[in-house]
Amino acid sequence: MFISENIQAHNDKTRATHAFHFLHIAEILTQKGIDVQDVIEKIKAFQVAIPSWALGTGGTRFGRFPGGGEPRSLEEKIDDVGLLHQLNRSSDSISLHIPWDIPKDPTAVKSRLQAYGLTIDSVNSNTFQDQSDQALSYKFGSLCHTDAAIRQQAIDHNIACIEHGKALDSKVLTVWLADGSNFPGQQHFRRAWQRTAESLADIYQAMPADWTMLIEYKPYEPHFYSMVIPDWGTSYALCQYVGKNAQVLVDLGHHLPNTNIEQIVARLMHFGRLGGFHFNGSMYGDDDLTTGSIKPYQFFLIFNELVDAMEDPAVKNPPLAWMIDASHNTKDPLEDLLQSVQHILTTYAKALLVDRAVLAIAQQNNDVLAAEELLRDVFATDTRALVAEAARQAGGAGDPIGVYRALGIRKQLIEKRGKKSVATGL
Ligand SMILES: [Mn+2]
Repeated sequence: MFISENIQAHNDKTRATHAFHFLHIAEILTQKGIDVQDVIEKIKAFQVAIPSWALGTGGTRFGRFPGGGEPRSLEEKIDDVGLLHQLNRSSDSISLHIPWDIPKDPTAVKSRLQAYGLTIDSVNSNTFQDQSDQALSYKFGSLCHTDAAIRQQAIDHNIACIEHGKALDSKVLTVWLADGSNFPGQQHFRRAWQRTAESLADIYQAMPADWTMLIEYKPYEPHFYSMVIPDWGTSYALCQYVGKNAQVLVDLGHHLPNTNIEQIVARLMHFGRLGGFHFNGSMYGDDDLTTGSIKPYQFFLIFNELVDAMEDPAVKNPPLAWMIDASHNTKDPLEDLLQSVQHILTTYAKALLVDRAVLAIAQQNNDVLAAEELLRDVFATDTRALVAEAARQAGGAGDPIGVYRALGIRKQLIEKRGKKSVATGL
């Protein structure tokens, strides 16, 4: 679906209101000595990958309530991300899940991506469930398993993911392991770590030199006594074990309540080991809620640390792979993705407004109140018009969800794909 004419028509209709809001914030920032167009260029350049599994309605172990019109194939998933990118100009890549998204005809997939100006972000392996054609079971683990044959099967699957990724010009393999234990005594912690490290090293050896391996951590679920990779320290140790192209992946939802995530990202960037970031929101755990919906101030503080490190030439951290990783039950998935990207961009924009020289002086002088108030003042700044201006300048919609609704896109998708279509993999 190509909708750029409709987007321009909608932008024209709302031009005066947008100009009023934008000129207001631009004037305030200019008075503070901020180069507004420079901020807008940075917002335009910020791109967040869309995972293929967020395009359908997520479920819980109790049920799933799809709204219809879900993408039935990899091709239709690309169509959906193409639609999002036309609307916000900030979703220029798609993250694949193997085996849910195995490309049958890579050449055709690549030309479809090209038509929308999209690329493939990362390929994500899946050893957290058994596939119907699989010889051995992952019930008691994959890369950490006590049985060498099962570890080898999981290693081979990850290498197959790399091959699928190569065919589509991806350069990132993301590994999230569901391995762990449910009861004390079930698993030998040190041996399980060592087997995992050796399995990851085998996969790393099969990876091209210009690829990155992202190692994600999670404190609990699906296992509830121990996870083999529960925290950033374990991920970091595994990265050091396998090689320099292995990086830690931080997923916002993969922390216990009240964890200081902003300090974790600062630490990892200081070590040059933060490779990727997954956006979502949570109240209790890995709730898969919309980014920024529950703790917007913490989200800003995290972005503040990310931007601080990205703008510091002394920090030798590679560019980050940004991705939304959320899939829930109650919203139209495409509307939720548009909303997530808007939250991400408005918060990123706030972090760009922090006067780091003034903050550094307050920190140096131990002026606690001045440092805190500087951050609170920026957090209270309404950056929505900056993000709308960036999208408009890039050819997208100033109000992506408004356009999506005005065009009745979900209704069109239901008419085309049916009320009961289910996204592959869900
Ligand atoms: Mn994740």
